[in-house]
Amino acid sequence: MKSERNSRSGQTLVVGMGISGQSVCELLLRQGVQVIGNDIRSRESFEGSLDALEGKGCLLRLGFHDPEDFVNADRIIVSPGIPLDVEPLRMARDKGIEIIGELDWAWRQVKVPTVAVTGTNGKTTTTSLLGEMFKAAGRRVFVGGNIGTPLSRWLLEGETADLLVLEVSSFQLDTASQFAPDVGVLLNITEDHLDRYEDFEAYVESKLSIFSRQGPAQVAVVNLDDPLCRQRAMKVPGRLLLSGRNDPRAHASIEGRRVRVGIPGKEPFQLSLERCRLKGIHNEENILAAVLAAAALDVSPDVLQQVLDVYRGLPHRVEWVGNWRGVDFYDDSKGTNVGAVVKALENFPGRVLLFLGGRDKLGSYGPLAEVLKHKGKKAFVFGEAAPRLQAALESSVSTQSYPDLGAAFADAMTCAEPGDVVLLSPACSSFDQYTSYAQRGNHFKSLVRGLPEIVWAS
Ligand code: UMA
Repeated sequence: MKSERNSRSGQTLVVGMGISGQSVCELLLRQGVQVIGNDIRSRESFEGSLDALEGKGCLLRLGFHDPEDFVNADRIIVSPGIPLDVEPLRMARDKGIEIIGELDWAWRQVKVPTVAVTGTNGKTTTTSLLGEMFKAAGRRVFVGGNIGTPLSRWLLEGETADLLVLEVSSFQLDTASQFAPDVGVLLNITEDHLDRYEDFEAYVESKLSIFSRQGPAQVAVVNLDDPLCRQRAMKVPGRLLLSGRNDPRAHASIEGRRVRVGIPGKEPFQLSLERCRLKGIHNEENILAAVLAAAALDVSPDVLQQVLDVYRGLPHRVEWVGNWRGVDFYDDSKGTNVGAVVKALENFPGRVLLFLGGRDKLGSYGPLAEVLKHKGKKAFVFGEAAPRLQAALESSVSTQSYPDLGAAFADAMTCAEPGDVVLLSPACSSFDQYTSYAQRGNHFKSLVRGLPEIVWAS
């Protein structure tokens, strides 16, 4: 056993064999580095998907985190989903072994400018909109990170780009010690992932760290409409550009259906939102941040207008699904925290039949209870979080628990009336009953599609 352990020293340990970890392993192998790939899941659960990696020389250690692997590694590269307080990582940290996140490790190998977007909500829409803006301006862009394709996967594929547009999660920021985007965007900070952080303050600090390594020539785009951003992100080392729908201090604001932009050192300009299909206050905030970030990197007003006129938005984000007998259905399965659901509800005057539940992130449902007093007709709660949701909401709105979304939906259809809004915006992650928010959203859409006489979104 001892000699086997010794033979493992001098290697890079990659923890987590999801899409991030597998990409890192493959890239390291290609670079001639000896790699151990480790995951808490059993070999069987990967159903052969790691065989190719093993064939290329990756030593797999599956089923548990062996502290020996951690304390004997030269360095450890962790996937975003690995909690940083697991005991073997703590032991490695105590021994002074470098622990790097996948994003930071990959980013160190890239030499092109980077735009990075973080925030509790809206980051996928903003990242994707920014990607479209830069593409329309003729730039070769990689759009990825937390949005889907890890940066290490892109490196592996050998594509080239003039610019990286990355959605960055707090988990990725927690494990970064060099990452410093040329333009960083912070959209908002509300409670999320409290199952992973010691407290809300730790999560706030994580989000703010997107700006902490920027130099004075790099740009920090901050959304003044978010109270926490306004209070906590006004002192940054980089050049501050402020968005704010009605804020006189903002470099990008909204007047009627027009966006007004005035960036110091650049010609002021206006854009029309008349044809824009991104609706709602939360989307106005996303648009302002994207416009500032793109304009800071010289995308012209004409190009910005073109993109705003045609951009359709992303599925599962307050997506109108259809109308059935005068009832509108919206899929907001990506609304996986309380802040997102509160924002989603702002889009409707009231009479909302709200479907929520799933895996509890253990934050407070208080703000949601408050909004539901005015906006909610009934809350249909399901999944693991149902008991806590029921307890938190029932004094504000009529609330009923169900084992799953299907049961809740069937019951809701017996009481929905013309003029009501049926909204799936779960405030929880999907992992108790689904593999992803997308699978949950698609299940909801299939239930809606199954209604007789449904007028389906094109
Ligand atoms: N694992 C362990 N030990 C643990 C915990 C997990 O070994 O203690 C293993 C799991 O068994 C699994 C692997 O780690 O096999 C999964 O790693 P991962 O969760 O990092 O998954 P990836 O497939 O690499 O996906 C990650 C991001 N996942 C998370 O942040 C949880 C994806 O974001 C991201 O799209 C992808 O990298 C590409 O960059 C998802 C997400 O939910 C969408 N993000 C959160 C959010 O948006 O709120 C932050």
